[in-house]
Amino acid sequence: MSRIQSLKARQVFDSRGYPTVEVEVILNSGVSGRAIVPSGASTGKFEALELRDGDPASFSGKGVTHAVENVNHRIAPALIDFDGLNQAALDQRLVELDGTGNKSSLGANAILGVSLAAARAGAAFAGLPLYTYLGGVNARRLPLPMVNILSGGLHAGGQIDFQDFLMIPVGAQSYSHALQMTFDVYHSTRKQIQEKGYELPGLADEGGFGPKLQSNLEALEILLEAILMAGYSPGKEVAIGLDVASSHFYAQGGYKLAAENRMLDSLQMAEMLEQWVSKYPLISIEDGMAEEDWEGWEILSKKLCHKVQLIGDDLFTTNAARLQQGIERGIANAVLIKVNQIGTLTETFETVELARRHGYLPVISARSGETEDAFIADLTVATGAGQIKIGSIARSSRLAKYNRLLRIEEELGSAGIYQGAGVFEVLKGLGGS
Ligand code: 2PG
Ligand code: MG
Repeated sequence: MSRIQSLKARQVFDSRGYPTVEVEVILNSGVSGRAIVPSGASTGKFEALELRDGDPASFSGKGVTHAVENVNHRIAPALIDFDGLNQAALDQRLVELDGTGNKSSLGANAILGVSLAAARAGAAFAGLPLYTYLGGVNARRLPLPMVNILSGGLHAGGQIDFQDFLMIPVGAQSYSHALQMTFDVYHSTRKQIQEKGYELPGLADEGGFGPKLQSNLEALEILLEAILMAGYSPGKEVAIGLDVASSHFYAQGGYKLAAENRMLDSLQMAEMLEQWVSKYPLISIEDGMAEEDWEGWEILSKKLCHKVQLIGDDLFTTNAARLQQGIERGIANAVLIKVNQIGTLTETFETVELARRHGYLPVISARSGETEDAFIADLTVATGAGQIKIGSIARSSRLAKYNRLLRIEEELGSAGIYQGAGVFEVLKGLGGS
């Protein structure tokens, strides 16, 4: 009854207006599950391959009809009659069917769509909420959100180099309280920007503000002022996080800050971030160094690992083998988890597990190209990751996840656990410790 009866993919659209893959899995019992695959802009070099048609005459090459066909004609025949509840075996079958190291034969977008849709069908078959189906009866931890407020880099037309200036509502008493604090800071940031006389272009890819500022530091200062203006104590109630996304302005061994017209080497970059940490309530830095600058990562980690959360995104690409290398070299202390970087749900769980075993914090993350699919909200509760990064509190593709978590919070009621900034306790010297 839980065997796969049919499997179908179609091309739909994401929040940037680009095509993406949707998959529907129907089990013999008649229950079904559906999932839509997200897509990044500041993608890491070592991510699993997102298969695009590449035909300039159609969707500017961004079509995904080949990935859709791969689901319908190559994956479906191999999975009909497969037990939809056996997620690990199903994912393994997908990996074998693809047969490449980076899922370039079928496309990670084809594979992931099937993997996630099968999980949803399994949850429907079991009659359980997705987070319980995936995480078991003890999956009841709600995350501390880190919320994009100001955007730059590839998500906001390159106005400034750094990609995300995020608020972390460390003083929140609950997940819904964290969102209320977010509301206050988000709207006071808008006021700050306008008061300074900057024009507000449309929202950036993740719903944050992307004005053309003089420097990266100015974005940090505006966020700090917005926190104060909203009536919060910086650091105590609302802290700051950065996603530098530095791989995208790293070239010839240096970091090119175009907005400021200067070039930094790895040591200078690390020193600048160290100085910011000492001056600002900055408690989390993602991709402070580029994906291939492992020496730079070592310098940064030595300086800041005991002080702040250092997240590897492009660096690890949710890939257990890359994370293992990082662990061995003592690099970073947290890992960004994006399902489409690796391509199956089971491999995603493996990376989260590996992180846990070595005291690295997992942070579940959306992509800059998203949809109404809220899978990662359930995944966050299922893994008990304790942190989520979805983007800002604007745009329905973001809110699908924030609002799903509000519903989960309500559903769990007093059984829900909100650790908030307590999640940082394992990183000695930070947050609640
Ligand atoms: C990131 C993500 C999400 P993208 O860099 O962390 O913010 O961006 O999906 O473009 O890689
Ligand atoms: Mg990132």
